[in-house]
Amino acid sequence: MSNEDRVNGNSKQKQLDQFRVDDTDKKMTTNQGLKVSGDEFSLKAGERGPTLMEDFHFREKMTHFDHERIPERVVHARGYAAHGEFKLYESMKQYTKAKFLQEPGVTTPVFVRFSTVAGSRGSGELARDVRGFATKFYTEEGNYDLVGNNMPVFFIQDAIKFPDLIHAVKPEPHNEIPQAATAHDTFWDFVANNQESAHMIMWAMSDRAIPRNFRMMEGFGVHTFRFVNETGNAYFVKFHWKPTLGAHSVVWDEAQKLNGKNPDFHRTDLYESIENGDYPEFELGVQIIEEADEFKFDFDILDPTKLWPEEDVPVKIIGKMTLNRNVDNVFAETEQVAFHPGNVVPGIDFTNDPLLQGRLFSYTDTQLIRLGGPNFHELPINRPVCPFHNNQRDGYGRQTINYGQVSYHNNSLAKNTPKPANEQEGGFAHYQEKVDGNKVRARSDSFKDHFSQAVLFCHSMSNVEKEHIKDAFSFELGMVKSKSVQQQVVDMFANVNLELAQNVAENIGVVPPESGGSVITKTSKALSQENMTKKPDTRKIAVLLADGFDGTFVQAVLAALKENGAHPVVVSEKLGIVKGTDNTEINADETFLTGDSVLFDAAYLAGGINSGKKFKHNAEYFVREAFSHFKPIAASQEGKQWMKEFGMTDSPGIVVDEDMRSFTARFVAAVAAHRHWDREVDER
Ligand code: HDE
Repeated sequence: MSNEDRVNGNSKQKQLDQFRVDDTDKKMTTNQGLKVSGDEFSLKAGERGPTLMEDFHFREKMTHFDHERIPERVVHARGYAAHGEFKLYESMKQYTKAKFLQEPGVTTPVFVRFSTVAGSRGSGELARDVRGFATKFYTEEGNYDLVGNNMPVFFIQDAIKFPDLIHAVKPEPHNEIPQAATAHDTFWDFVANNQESAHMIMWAMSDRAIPRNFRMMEGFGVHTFRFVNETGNAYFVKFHWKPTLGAHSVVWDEAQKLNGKNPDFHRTDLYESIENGDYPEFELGVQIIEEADEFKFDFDILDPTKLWPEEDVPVKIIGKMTLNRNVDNVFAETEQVAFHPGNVVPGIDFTNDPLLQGRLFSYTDTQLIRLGGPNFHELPINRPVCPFHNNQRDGYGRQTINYGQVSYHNNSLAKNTPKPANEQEGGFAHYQEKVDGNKVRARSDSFKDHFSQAVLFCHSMSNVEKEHIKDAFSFELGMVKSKSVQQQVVDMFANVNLELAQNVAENIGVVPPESGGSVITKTSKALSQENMTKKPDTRKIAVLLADGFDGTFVQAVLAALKENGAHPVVVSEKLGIVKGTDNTEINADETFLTGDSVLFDAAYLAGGINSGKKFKHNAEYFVREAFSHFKPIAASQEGKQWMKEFGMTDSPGIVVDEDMRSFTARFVAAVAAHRHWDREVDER
């Protein structure tokens, strides 16, 4: 689909087109439209004299520059976004009257921003952190924002604790260290003293906190929302995004190196995938609970530190989102987009989840400072695709020119318009839930079990995932300086898994707890990434080539990889042509300097009869690192000999067959498997 087709079929893109500006081949002007005659020298009193106040072009250019920055988001500052569409598979009429969920096949324009939470705008993207997954649906009934994360639960149960959580996780105030990291005293002190965080911490210490890319992670609305149908019946609902490529992660050593080799690794991946036509896809799923079943669970369904196990409440897949267009300008779109969980449409409503209730205040409030006033809804990226009318007026940066003398309600001069719409006319009517209670500052008793689902999560992990959790705790707490905090955390997690707590305690030199653990044995398959879809598609394969490679063989391997949707990238000593036998010439895309092993999903070591010592040395470093990160490695010709020398031929995920057919088939299967955990490596 060309850009033009996409724009024509997409109401949001049509709207944005009115604001897109192409400056190419144009004369330079001031912001007043005056053509500028010189842009390199300020106006001076004599060639060597002082600059004149009169130089309006200089003043305008410099003033604009001086005001270019706006405050970064207080959380989720580092993010990247793309446009796309959501297409409904199945009508949700039975549960909700939301128009965009009625007719199968109907598409709705979307804008999605992915983010890390703790780091500032320029921080590395491979931090151990939660990822934001915020979607704006531009529906014909107004904007609906599903502002979620890549983990289904949260650290706290009540919004009033959010400033405390964020103060604890951000760099410590006395020295502003560390950036984009939870591995420090204040964060873990918060955890130990706010034990409702236990379940979320298990997620944050798991592989989910270091995703391979934004395209291979799940998304969750986290809170329990409400669906309301045409007849006024309501259902509790949780939202899920399921990536069609499955959810996959990198390993911690790789994540740390990636932050140096390419701190933009995740945005580069998203940008390039969309440019290459590998459009990221996520299916939308809903879990639904009948109102009558509200109290049938062994947890409170309004508690945001609890998930609904998918085996108990199945996820119904109802549509697919495809991200198919990069932004044209990151500031105008990605930075200025303003999400708000309170942006809902008729048919979608809130529950009394105390975390959600507080969010309903915070998001508009934060935009007022971040985007400088109350008219941020008029910024092109934030405008709904349907008209909007009310009596709100004025304020910084107002763009709408509202006609007439009337800007109040009720009125007679404008026939009492704009007029509220009744429900039949599409007016939003808050769900009339009956509430009755005393005003109290309290936590419901039903929110007081902090450990059962942390145990469920822990039990549901594969052995490797459990090891990674143990290592993550040991790293994070190893960075904590306070022995007391370390001890408190270890004692706290004895409630989740005694062995885990004891191992970590030993690793960090505190007293291993003697008792703890849980009698809960329940597991949920859906929680382990090991059980997810695995495909070779869009995987980036480094092909290590030197002059004299086997032309026919290598060409066939490259063709097979491409046929299976993978992307081979040739890495050699120099950029330019690498010459093989049979007159084969292949262009090297990267050198060993620019194409480090951590940037790839797999390696194919071909070498060539003319490989020099240096090539062999670089290739060895490359494959050893890929090996230690459990990546698939294939080798042929010289490469195969070297793999023998390196002692790496007899491990899972290593492919060195002679026969071409089985070689490529095995390699593609090894790539699809993502990582080969049953390999004996000294994992750092
Ligand atoms: Fe947010 N959150 N949050 N949050 N959040 C913001 O809004 C807040 C929470 C999430 O790409 C801020 O526009 C409070 C849960 C995402 O622009 C701010 C509480 C979930 C994004 C804010 C939470 C999220 C934000 C900062 C506890 C997952 C990035 C900038 C009650 C369901 C959106 C902004 C984007 C951003 C407040 C908890 C997701 C300050 C008070 C739970 C994805 O308003």
